[in-house]
Amino acid sequence: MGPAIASDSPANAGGPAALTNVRTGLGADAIAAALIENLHCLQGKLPQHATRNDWYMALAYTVRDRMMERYVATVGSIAGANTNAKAVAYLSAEFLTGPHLGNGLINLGIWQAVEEALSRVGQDLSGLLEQEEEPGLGNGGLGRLAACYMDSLATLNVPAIGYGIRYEFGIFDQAIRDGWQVEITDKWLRFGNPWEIVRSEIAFDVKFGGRTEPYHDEAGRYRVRWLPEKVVKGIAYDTPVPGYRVPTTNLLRLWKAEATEPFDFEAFNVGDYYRAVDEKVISETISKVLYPNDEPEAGKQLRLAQQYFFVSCSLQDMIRLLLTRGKPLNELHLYWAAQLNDTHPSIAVAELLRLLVVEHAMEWGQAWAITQQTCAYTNHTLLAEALERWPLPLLAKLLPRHLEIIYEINRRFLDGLRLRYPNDDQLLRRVSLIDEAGDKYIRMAHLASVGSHAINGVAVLHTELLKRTVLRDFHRVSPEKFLNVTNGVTPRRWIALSNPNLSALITRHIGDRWIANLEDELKHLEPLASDIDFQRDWQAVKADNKRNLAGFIKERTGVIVDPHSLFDIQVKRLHEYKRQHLNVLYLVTLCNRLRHASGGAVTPRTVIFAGKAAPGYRMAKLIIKLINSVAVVVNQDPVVSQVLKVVFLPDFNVKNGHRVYPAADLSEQISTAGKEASGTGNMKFAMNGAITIGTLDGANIEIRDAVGHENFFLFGLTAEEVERVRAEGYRPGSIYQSNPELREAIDLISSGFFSNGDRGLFRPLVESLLTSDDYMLLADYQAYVECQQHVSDAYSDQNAWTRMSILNTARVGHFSSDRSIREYCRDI
Ligand code: NBG
Repeated sequence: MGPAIASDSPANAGGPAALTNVRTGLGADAIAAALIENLHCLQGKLPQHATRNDWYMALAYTVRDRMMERYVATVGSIAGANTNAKAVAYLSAEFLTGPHLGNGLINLGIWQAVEEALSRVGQDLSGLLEQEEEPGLGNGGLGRLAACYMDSLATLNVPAIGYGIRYEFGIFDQAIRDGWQVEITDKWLRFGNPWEIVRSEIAFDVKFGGRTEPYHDEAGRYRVRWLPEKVVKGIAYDTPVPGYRVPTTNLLRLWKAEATEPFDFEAFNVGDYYRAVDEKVISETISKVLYPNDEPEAGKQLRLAQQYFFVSCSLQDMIRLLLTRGKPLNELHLYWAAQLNDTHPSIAVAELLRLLVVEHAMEWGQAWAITQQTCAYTNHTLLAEALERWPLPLLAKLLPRHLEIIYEINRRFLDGLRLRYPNDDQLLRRVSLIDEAGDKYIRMAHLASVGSHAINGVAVLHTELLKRTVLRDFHRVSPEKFLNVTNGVTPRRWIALSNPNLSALITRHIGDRWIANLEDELKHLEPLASDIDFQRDWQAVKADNKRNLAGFIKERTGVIVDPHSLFDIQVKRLHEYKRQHLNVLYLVTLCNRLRHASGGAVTPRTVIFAGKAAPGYRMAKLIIKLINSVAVVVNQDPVVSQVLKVVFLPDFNVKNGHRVYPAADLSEQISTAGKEASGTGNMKFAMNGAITIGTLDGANIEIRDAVGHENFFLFGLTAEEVERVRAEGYRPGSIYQSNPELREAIDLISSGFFSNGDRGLFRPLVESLLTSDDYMLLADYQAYVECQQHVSDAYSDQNAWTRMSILNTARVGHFSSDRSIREYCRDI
């Protein structure tokens, strides 16, 4: 069943002709005719011979056709003369869009018409939605945020292009074998991609390597030319991004790398056919595969090449579009806002300068002012290991001209500071774009900060910590650049599409305006929070979603779980700072209590984990193995499994997220305070009525303030306390010694109880906890266990729990990505 949205009416339905036109008609008749026609003309099939994928393709094209009119109009407003709107270029190495079909139906308002049309041809929508292979062009939060922002930009009628890379292989698919993560290549393009339009004519050359050479131009001016070793071509692939029931349909423009000359004819002529083809293969490698994050940057020349590749194509395209509009180059910043999604696109600062100064002969000072006014930088992490720096020799080899430009930016920047802060060499050394302590590196966050007019963090605490820690000196020298924009997620995908039952219930009571105006509308649910009938309906929706997830869990893992139990869920990338293993320590504790029958009455729980670990992150992979090992023992234990089940759901992605968030009772947001920049899963859970157990970290703090402290389970050290404890000398070993339950849990893991007697398997994990415990699990253990007890107690009063659940949904309208985008547009 589809999202039951009261007025399922298209934004601009057009006249009667438009309703029946096979390409544009929004009624069931036109759509049914289009399906048959597309099946025939595009798939070459008759209905009786069509596979499910044929039907999916026919439907996808049918839906895409219906986006084209608005898409063409929006592109016209970005490229056309006589338009003055400023457009957003969202530069991001990742876009985790999730499947397009369902979202398109919601945003176009044709869900019911499509269901009706499909039933006439004997097909069913849910099967076709299932058929779509999602583009996994992102790792997690950062890439998904980019996709939510694209949805909101379109919905708010802000013309925008999302610029990125069309990776042939996205994030790997995760399988679990014998409890371990196994990575499988993501072949998302194998059955074709009906959503994209290849723009062979929109192609740019991107240079790599070689050397630079000074010369004097005709006017006698000193100049430098770049003699590259190699040139690669970027081809644009466009995917329409329809706003929700509005005239705007933006686009995601992803670049695919190709050889400039498909064959090296010289090599071919001397008979070396294979060498001729080599060139093509090497060029295409650039957009081959998405790098998983959380791995050491070392030696990732290809990653830097990817970043430069997509940034250069995008900036060249922006300049092209500006000139097509008939605007002069010195007005670039009036027509384009380039948002840098983390440091991955930060080479844009040097590249834009190069394009303006070198390719378009603009004077440096003016080019620099335009660059700064065009670019803005969003930081997404404080973790030292995630702050990008490129070895200087690598940059010199791959981008020799950019290195010179970075030197010049740095020289001017430091000269300016020297005047303002004479005798503060330490300051200059700290803010320099070049890290010269030991091996030399280019600090990309510094490049982005210097080259942007705005720098933002993604939650209040994160922005404060940015100002106090990693970008402290930048805040000192340019405080006016800093601001906070707390993340948000799109209610179209994360409520309307993924939780149709809840959507229908909400709409029945407060109308459907919440979908486009979450902040103002959702709060009208508040008065219903204590209404017994409404609570009953709310519980019925949750129960239904839990049954649905239970079925999915059974299908994917074979584990049978009880939908009446408390669904306690932690889904996110596997990382030590996110502390999935703190959750496991609690489970082992619970398990011990049950084995000793010392717990009294217990609330039955199903604890669900999902998330991918970086292929090279050994500790994260060991944590997956631990979760699975504990799951096997718990689920087989005749006593324990009566009240506890543990599940690791493989291959967490957007599609699986659709099933998971709506089914949660409890949302685990338990990172070490100060480590999670924002989190966005926390918002998706709360919107769907899950109650959070969490630390004062990232956006949890703001969520707690919004939903009310009494409707949030808080535990653990604050970011300040974490710092203080560390400074005073943290000794996890003594916590272990002094807490019997904790000791028993850790000892049980060490004893081989969960590993068929193998005492060595989890030793690296246990040792790291007992010796350094960088993420302070042991410091928060007792508080967490006690807090979980409060959760269990609270859950046993279903009416009180339901009230909390309703209030969570009612009060998190602030975390709509529409609100975030409004703030970006207003403040940046
Ligand atoms: C992630 C943070 C999350 C945050 C997302 C989106 C990176 C580098 N950062 O806390 O870890 O929610 O970005 O802002 O992926």
